Amino acid sequence: MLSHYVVTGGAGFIGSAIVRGLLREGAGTVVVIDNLLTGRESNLEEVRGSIDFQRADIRNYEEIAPLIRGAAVVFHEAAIPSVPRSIDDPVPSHEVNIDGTFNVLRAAHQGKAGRVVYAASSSAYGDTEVLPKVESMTPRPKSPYALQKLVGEYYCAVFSDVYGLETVALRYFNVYGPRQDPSSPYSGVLSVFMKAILERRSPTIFGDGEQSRDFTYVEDVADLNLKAARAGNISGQIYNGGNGGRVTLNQAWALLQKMEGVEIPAIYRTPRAGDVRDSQADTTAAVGDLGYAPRFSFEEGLRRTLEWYRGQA
Ligand code: UD2
Repeated sequence: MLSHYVVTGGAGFIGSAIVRGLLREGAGTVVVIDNLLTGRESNLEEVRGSIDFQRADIRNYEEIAPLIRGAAVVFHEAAIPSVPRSIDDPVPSHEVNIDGTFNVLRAAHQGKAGRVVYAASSSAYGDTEVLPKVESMTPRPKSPYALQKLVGEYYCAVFSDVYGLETVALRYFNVYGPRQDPSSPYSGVLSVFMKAILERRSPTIFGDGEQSRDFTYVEDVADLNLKAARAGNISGQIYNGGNGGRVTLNQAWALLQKMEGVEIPAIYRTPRAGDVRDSQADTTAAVGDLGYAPRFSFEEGLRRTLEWYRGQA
């Protein structure tokens, strides 16, 4: 295969947005690697005829190495996300997020791939004294998931330094949008809120709801990936992939109630272990080095997302 693109986790919520972005840009061959643990083939429905879907598991080096060999760019999105999931069930998330990432990097190096763009996480920062969070801050992971994602970043930097493999890590800040699966107890909070508001049910908020997140629309993150695949002189670097704003859970739920014209009080429970209190990205580096330009305000992203979930109901 000549100069194809690989998206690990390409049947997932973020991976499938990258696949669609690549095809929109006219990318030749796009190979999707996904074990369908949390990914869904339905996320790739419209593009099924234009991609090479490979059901394979990044925990298995032999399975993925031939698919990655000679790739122009590997977008490494396959992961077991969720802070609480990594606490409740740490072995699979460790194996996928650390060993799987190592396998992808090793396959990319051995197979002479052009670049790996890695899905890192804002959770690496933990609680910082200062907001917004800048890449130069010392990471303070608070959960197995945060640590695993940080190890992946370090592996990217080491593969760049030691083997000369081009890598770049993008620290995603709470990505949301169409196709995010709301059905698991580990689902992202906005997908859970969407489902609750459309079913006219109270959501559960862990803690006082005053924790804040820099919610980032999935299309902006996909666009950031495409830019990171093209930019020069960035190997081994880390970039924040956020929107730059900060919204509390109480504000997000209030906005959804307003959009729907309903009043449904949330139910408050004890805070979750490993939770970060506040999160907000400084996007200066990504804007400057990669030409990142997030387009979706929180209101606009939320509106589009809500319409998508309504269409699914
Ligand atoms: C972390 C990362 C994020 C991404 C994600 C992947 C931070 C700041 N962010 O997201 O970048 O890597 O992990 O999983 O570390 N919550 C409720 N009710 C619910 C569900 C969640 O109140 O039904 C709360 C939860 O306790 C937390 C907030 O909502 O305070 C966001 O939770 P989440 O699971 O959507 O994402 P988070 O911040 O752990």
